[in-house]
Amino acid sequence: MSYTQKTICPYDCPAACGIVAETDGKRILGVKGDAGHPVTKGLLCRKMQEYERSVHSPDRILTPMKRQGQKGEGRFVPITWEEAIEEITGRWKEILQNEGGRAILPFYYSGVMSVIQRKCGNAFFNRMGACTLIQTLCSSAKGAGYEAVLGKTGCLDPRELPDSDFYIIWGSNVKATRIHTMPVLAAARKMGKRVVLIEACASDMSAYCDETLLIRPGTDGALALAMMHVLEEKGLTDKDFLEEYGEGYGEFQAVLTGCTPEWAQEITGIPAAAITALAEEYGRAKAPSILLGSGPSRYGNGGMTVRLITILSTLTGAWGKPGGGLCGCNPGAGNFVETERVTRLDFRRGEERKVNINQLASALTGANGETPVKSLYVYGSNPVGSVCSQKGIIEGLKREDLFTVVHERFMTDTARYADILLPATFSVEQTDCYTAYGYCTFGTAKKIIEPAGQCKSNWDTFCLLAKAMGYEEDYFKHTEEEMLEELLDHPGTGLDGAGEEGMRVLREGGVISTPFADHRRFLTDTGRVKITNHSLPEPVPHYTDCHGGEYPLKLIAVPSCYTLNSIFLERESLVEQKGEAELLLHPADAKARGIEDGDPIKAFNDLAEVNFKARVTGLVAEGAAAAPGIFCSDTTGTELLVNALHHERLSDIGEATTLNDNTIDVRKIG
Ligand SMILES: Nc1nc2c(c(=O)[nH]1)N[C@H]1C(S)=C(S)[C@@H](COP(=O)(O)OP(=O)(O)OC[C@H]3O[C@@H](n4cnc5c(=O)[nH]c(N)nc54)[C@H](O)[C@@H]3O)O[C@H]1N2
Ligand SMILES: Nc1nc2c(c(=O)[nH]1)N[C@H]1C(S)=C(S)[C@@H](COP(=O)(O)OP(=O)(O)OC[C@H]3O[C@@H](n4cnc5c(=O)[nH]c(N)nc54)[C@H](O)[C@@H]3O)O[C@H]1N2
Ligand SMILES: [Mo]
Repeated sequence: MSYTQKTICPYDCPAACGIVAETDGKRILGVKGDAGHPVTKGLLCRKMQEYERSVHSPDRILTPMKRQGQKGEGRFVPITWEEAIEEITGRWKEILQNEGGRAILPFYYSGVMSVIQRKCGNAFFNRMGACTLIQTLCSSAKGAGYEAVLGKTGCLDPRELPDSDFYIIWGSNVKATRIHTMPVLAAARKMGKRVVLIEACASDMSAYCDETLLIRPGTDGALALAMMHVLEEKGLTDKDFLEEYGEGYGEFQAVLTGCTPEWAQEITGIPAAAITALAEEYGRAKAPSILLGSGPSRYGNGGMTVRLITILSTLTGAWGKPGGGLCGCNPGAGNFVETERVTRLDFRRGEERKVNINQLASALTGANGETPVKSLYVYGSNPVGSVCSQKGIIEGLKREDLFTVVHERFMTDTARYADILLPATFSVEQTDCYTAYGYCTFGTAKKIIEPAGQCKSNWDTFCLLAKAMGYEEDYFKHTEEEMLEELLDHPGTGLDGAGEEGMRVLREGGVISTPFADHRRFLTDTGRVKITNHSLPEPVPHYTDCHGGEYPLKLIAVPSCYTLNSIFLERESLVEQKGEAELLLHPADAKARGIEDGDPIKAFNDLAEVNFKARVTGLVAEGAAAAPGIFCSDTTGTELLVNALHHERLSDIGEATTLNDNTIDVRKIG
């Protein structure tokens, strides 16, 4: 007998899609989109449509394992959980005694985007006094740039976009990463509203927009400045709004004077006339919206770029008009739950060593002059595939004196280097709650089936580890179900409007929609828009350069429609459709190097050499080279992947990844 149960997609997308799973209580028989979900309304991406194939994949790791042979060889033998826990905690106790907590590095990122399973490791490692990982692998420069102007003000929920009358898609591959916005754009265009795309690589999105402007990577700040120059010159700014809500606009106006479209053409590669036309169209629209992706923020100047685009979104007074303003940052109207109940900062012991996630290679090799860590515990992340300086990470992971534990579902490029491998659960095998980071929704999802084999959730694994470490806190004696109840018993301000019915849905397992932010209430310390912000090293925004480098092509990473970072690589049909690791090159750049479409090529810089297949297309900016998706060394047949070409450098504010800010050259192989 089969029945259905609602659940939530656990992966790192803005929507946290609603799913209805069919089950016989032992296995997931199939899934479909939940038509009752307030945002996703039954639409599921192709990756999740056959989620059961991932859950029941024959490639899953089902038992704890111990390394045999060399690190990285990928040869393991099964052991029991008791043996695994004893070995891990025995090694840790020894390291803690000799070197202290600063020698143990927990490493977590985006494997499961829920509250409990994602954050429970913090409590354990706080209690241990281990290093703290600064988790800035994705969009922290975007967050910091936005906050520098608007503080905690919520941006547009994408459900507000139909009210907009002009759309700029700014560095977002909506087709891959925000599919629920695709129908909104299509409907808007049908009504005669225009959609303009500003992209460094428009190969996926150009066909869905009325106009595409290809921009030199890392130069969007100059475009935003020149657009504001035009708005100012043509009298298209909203003076009353700026008077009432703008802070420091006068100082900023002095910067704008020099930022002509001709000046910006030199920097961005976009013709001055096109910049002027875009600014005028934007300025004349009544409620224009900008949908901002994270791509433009992953640069040395990423925080400044986002500050400038955010300021642009306020200049015409569009904020506060239905559908007007900025979309793609934090739409939230307050925390839904008290996450500190999961992370337990109050457990923290000893001095804290902070390690930036983007500098894992240095933390493992000591390349930054600090003592390398002695143990690494990876859960919910695949840093060999997703973090920069891949060569350094691998060099570190090969260290004989490094004790590496990986809690994983599959034999990833990182898992191969484990000394001890622990089998992890899928979302349907655990209980949790989820905040959609791109929408005002919150949901809970209960366990549907028992974990496969001997797999354990992050929560259950940390409880076992805590017991063996002798940690007596009650926290580690609870179940994840009890943790969820505790969270729901203490709702945050974001759930103020949930009411009894909303809380009932959450206790049963389901998703609720919460009120959109009040866009005219600016949640900064002064209640105004910080056009100039004196708490920053650079108070008055202006154009700053990205890190760049000495090679002629700018390498950018773009999300793939067939995978999500390195997730879904277990699915043959998706991997087949994704094809080989490609590098997209502009025809002029290809021609100059004698490269034709489909040629095998080598990309290189001071860090590494990585093989790709060339794809020559006019939909990538001249001077840019775009690498879609993350692969694994099994399928590419080479150890080094695109992230071997990425430096460890951070963004201007937000301490974020600059994964789009590296230079390379390419040559034809053979
Ligand atoms: N199918 C699929 N879905 C995903 C993911 C995935 O890998 N695959 N990843 C998930 C994750 S982790 C995230 S963070 C989200 C959102 O992921 P984001 O990384 O925010 O992705 P997008 O915003 O869609 O795309 C970034 C876009 O920025 C462009 N870009 C790069 N540099 C520049 C620049 O200098 N200027 C401009 N104008 N554009 C630039 C790239 O070409 C790319 O199209 O998506 C999530 N959803
Ligand atoms: N070249 C390139 N690099 C990128 C990006 C890119 O687009 N291109 N995107 C960047 C971005 S935006 C991000 S957010 C990061 C993502 O970087 P990571 O967080 O490292 O993401 P993934 O590669 O998806 O690895 C997540 C792993 O968690 C595992 N996992 C899933 N659920 C669980 C669980 O419940 N418990 C445990 N223990 N494990 C689980 C999955 O099997 C998977 O192997 O990568 C960044 N790096
Ligand atoms: Mo991300």
